[in-house]
Amino acid sequence: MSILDDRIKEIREQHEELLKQKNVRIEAGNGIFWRYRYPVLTGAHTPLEWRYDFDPVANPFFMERIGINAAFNAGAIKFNGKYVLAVRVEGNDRKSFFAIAESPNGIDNFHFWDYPVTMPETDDPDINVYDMRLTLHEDGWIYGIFCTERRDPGATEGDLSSAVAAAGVARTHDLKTWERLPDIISMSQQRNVVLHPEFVDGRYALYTRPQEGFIDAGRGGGIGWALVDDITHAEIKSETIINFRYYHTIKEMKNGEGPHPIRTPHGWLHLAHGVRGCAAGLRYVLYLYMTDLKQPDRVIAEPAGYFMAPEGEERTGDVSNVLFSNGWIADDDGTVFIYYASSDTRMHVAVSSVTRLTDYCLNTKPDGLRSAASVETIRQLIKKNSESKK
Ligand code: BGC
Ligand code: BMA
Repeated sequence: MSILDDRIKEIREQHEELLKQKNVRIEAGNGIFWRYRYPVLTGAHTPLEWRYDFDPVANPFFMERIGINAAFNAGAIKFNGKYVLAVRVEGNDRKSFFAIAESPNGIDNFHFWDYPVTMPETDDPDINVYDMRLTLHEDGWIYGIFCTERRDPGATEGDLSSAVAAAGVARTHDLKTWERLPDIISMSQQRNVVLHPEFVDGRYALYTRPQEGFIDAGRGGGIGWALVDDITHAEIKSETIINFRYYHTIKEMKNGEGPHPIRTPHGWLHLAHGVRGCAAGLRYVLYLYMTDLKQPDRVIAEPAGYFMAPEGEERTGDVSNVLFSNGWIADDDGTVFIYYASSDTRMHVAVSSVTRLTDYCLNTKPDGLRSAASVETIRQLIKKNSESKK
């Protein structure tokens, strides 16, 4: 065997070992959810055929020809009995694209399909696409709504950062062939747009996130709700904010819907992200809230503070101090697989159940918005515990 063959063999073995690594639940947790020790996907999980040219003449050193920087912010769906993620894969060139990965059990053994998704462009080509939410809608299609970003046409010549974010829409039956529909027309910038799985009054319902600027919510912001008649030419004509931002909370700067909500006997269960600014930059955490079953735009519960925040290695990455989630899967037995990314770098899973998550939402006190109110909540619990000991 040549030195080249040895190198190929070594790299293949390492890759296979990474892909088949068993995941381990971290005990004992907080009883609300369980984290797992290993990320479920990273850039290193992408197939070697995406990165190496295996032709010994063209690539005599068996060097990586295409670098993959990260795998994060995945949409999720149960598909043909498999746990399937539509991953935001980012190359060393900073371009994101989507790629499907599947696992037989939801916690490990994720494998990317052979090719990344070829997402058709519109007449105005996307410069970057990311954060796709998957929704199997009652109309029978699987929709992917994602952020499409383009340079701000109004930016000055020297300004190469200003961008415009809009919601791109595509649909599929097999997650392989995607039909691109027109981007959603909106008065403001939109990221984090999510399609509700059911018709509401016969119309398609969207969770939106109107923003005045690309980064700043301005007077906009909050999670909005909009009904549209035709998803093939979707236009947000009016939107009402259903989940607000508040001063000195985990979401004072921005918030956005995660994946589409899960229907439970007690209401729709929502996963969202909240952002605050600090000296270290933006801090992204995850929170839960619930809305009424018949009126998905009416909030009925929202526990104080965050549900999950970055811990340990999750804290560092390309954009540190970030947890972001746009995918979860609720199994028929009530198990919930929460797919979350840390620091724009890697994907993880946390596992809970519909009953635990609704218990958490319905029995955790809302944010009192003042230190004194938080102390009062703690005092009440101590008092209750001391009385029950008597
Ligand atoms: C990045 C996103 C980020 C957004 C706002 C985009 O250019 O690709 O990851 O959320 O900027 O900071
Ligand atoms: C955003 C999101 C994510 C990202 C986060 C942190 O606004 O849309 O793509 O994870 O910023 O960079």
